[in-house]
Amino acid sequence: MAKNHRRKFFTKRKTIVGSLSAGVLVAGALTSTSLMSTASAAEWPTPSGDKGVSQTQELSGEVDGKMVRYFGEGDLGGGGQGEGQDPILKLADGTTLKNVIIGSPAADGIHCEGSCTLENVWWEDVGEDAATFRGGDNATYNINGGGARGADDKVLQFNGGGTLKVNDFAVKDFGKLVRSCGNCSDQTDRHVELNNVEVTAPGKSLVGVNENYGDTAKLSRIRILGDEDQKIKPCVRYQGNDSGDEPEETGEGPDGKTCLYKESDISYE
Ligand code: ADA
Ligand code: CA
Ligand code: CA
Repeated sequence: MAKNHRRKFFTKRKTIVGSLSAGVLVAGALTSTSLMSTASAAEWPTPSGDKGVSQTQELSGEVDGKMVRYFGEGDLGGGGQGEGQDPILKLADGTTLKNVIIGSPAADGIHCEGSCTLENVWWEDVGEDAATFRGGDNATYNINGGGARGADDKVLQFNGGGTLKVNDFAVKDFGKLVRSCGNCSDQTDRHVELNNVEVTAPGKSLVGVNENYGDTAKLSRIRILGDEDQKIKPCVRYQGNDSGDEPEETGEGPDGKTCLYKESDISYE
């Protein structure tokens, strides 16, 4: 990579005042962040400015964050792993959000209340989780480009229904990249598709799905870096419940029903 993010001392930091500027997305600007097709790790972006958020910002429509880094402060600045934290950004059904960096502390990250598209969104140090998907059974959530690192446990928490499609994403130092909620009070079938994901160890698993609720996980073009002993599990199946109990693991690996991929969809570098 030609660019060197270690030059951060030479980067001008401006403080952006006010809320995210809503702008109409220009056709052609929706190029996903491309990941290198070689062993090089994804390039993490340099923020254009910093903005503390003490109250969840509610977004709708098409929003361009212009690479400002948002982080929690005040009520959103606890930095712990407690459940029930509010998100930094809350996206109404149909929102497209692009070009945002979530810094630290990151609270409960981003919530999508319905279908949403997250384009070129980066989490520098995941809080309780990075994003939560809360729409209905017909919702589609698209993550195009971007990345997340430093997740104690989950990165993408799938609590609603529908299909979560993750394309051209990078994840590094994490527990589970995607988890279909194992014990939410409203359970349904959830569908996850990972395509062209660059995974850097350490990490526990890429997708956790509830086989008893008819979940599916499709994996393609998964590149795993730095996992010599191949410890990261691509797909883990669970017996989910709606009683709040800790779900039991029931299996892992491709089974042609719930975990849909071939060994050749995963490569180690
Ligand atoms: C856990 C918890 C869920 C929900 C989720 C989240 O999986 O069991 O009920 O709180 O975390 O959204 O962070
Ligand atoms: Ca959680
Ligand atoms: Ca959470």
